[in-house]
Amino acid sequence: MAEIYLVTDEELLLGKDLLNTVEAAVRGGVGMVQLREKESSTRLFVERAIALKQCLAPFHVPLIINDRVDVALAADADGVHVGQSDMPPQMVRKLLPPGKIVGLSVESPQQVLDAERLDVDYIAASPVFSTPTKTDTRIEWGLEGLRWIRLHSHHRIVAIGGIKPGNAADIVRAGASSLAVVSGICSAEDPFEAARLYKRIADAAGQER
Ligand code: TZP
Ligand code: MG
Repeated sequence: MAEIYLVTDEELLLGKDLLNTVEAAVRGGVGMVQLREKESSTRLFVERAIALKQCLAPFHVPLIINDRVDVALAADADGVHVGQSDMPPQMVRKLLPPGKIVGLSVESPQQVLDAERLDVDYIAASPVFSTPTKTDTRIEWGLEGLRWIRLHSHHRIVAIGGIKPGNAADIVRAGASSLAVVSGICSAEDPFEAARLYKRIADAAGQER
């Protein structure tokens, strides 16, 4: 079963409330949430993380914190996602209590191969398609790239970047276990319906595999 992984972006909420949006998306079928704060103060980041953790607990949906181990520890979040220029994932693993989730972005074939010896719970193919949501990216994996990762990595693959209902099925068929979506859900008028649509498409494509 392919999973929908919501990554938050305060600006892309277009004025909607963060907690309401996340809760609607979870009710629609989102199975994992990452709190990604690029602008906010540490104080606000921690407050949001704690509030989100409370919001997600009844649904048993894990909360991942982007970049910040300290914020994850403070909020007793379920894991941390790091990129290639953040704290190395093996250090994140050491600092977090046992059983927490560690995710790592991969932006080149060499990084995929290097990740083979790392104790991470997933690698994120970043970006699968280029996207205005994040422009400081190195490559575009595309479906060919995803298939290459599937062949060369034993890790779960999260695909992120430019994922829309129209390409979601192909991304699952190419080997993604999880579809990470920012604007497609955060900016949707109805995040519940948007999440439901992604989930339905991902599940149907996952069953074909
Ligand atoms: N990392 C790689 S692409 C991306 C991140 C955080 C943004 C994806 O956003 P969208 O709106 O789903 O294309
Ligand atoms: Mg980062």
